[in-house]
Amino acid sequence: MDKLDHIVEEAVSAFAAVSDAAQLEQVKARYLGKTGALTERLKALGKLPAEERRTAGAEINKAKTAVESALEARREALREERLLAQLASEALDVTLPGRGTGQGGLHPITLTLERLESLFRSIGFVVADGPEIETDWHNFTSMNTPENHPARSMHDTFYIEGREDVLLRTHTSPVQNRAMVAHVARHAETGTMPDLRIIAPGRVYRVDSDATHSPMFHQVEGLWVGEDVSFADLKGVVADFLRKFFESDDLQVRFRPSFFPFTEPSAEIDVAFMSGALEGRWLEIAGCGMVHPNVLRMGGIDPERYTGFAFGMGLDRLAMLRYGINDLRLFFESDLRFLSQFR
Ligand code: 2U9
Repeated sequence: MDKLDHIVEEAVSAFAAVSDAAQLEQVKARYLGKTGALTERLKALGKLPAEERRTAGAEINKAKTAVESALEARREALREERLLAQLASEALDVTLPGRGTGQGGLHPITLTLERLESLFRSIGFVVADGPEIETDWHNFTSMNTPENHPARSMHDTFYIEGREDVLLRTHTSPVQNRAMVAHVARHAETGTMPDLRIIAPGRVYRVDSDATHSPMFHQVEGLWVGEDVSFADLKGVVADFLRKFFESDDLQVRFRPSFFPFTEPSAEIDVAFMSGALEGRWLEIAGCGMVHPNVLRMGGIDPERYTGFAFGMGLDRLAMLRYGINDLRLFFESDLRFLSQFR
């Protein structure tokens, strides 16, 4: 029965040579399948003389059992290999350092706004806001802007399509009108009105786009209305704010006569730094004035009893001066090389 031993040996090494379960089942057929070597032997038993049949049958079955257990052992080994390979391929190296979440930061205009809000809050101002899509009444009429004023034209102002009375606000003044009306209503019963002190920061829109103008920019307006509010108060509040904002006690501030429909008298505000790259140069930074009597009236306030001052400035310009930025467009390009400098 050397031949049977040989078949077993051959089967064992054939099983060892396969590398996956499907191949193994194919190789198995060569020995144990319908026409496999051992199956053929069992079938041939009938042709043997009766006296040889018993021993030959036992030998073949022994060989068959040996092949079957070799097969099962190889099946188990392949399952194990497969599992190990899968574990290896899905392995997580828990000791690897994390990717990190990358720390974000605030935009320089936001930082500038927060600084400005905190300075004005410290002297009793309240931050007010309102819609960016406005009626032309709130944006222009309530601000004493004549019907034929060039700012009202489509060349300067974005109108909502198909509407001539709805627009993107060109300044935050409409917030001021809404705040006056609300303030008056809040104190209507008392017969007297406490001072109204607000700043109105936010996005504003104008048809304008180049290196120093963006169709959307940021503005802050301030308003103080009360019984004895004077131009002297305006000068004090604005000059103090600018010196605090730029952290410069020797900052020069000057008021130059000007004109706006919503203030009378009106002035432009210039500053000059006493050190640094811009030393000694006058820079226009804001506009201001005493609130026009018509504007107070349209806010429901009696101009015979109350006066007020107002000012307006570009937040983007304040941020550029504070941080030494020379191109307005950098604020709106989302370039992380620029933005990450303000973290
Ligand atoms: C009320 C009454 C008056 C706000 C004012 C200016 C002058 C001004 C510009 C500065 C640079 C706009 O961003 S900018 O282009 N603003 O010059 N703004 S007085 O006057 C008001 C506001 C509200 C009730």
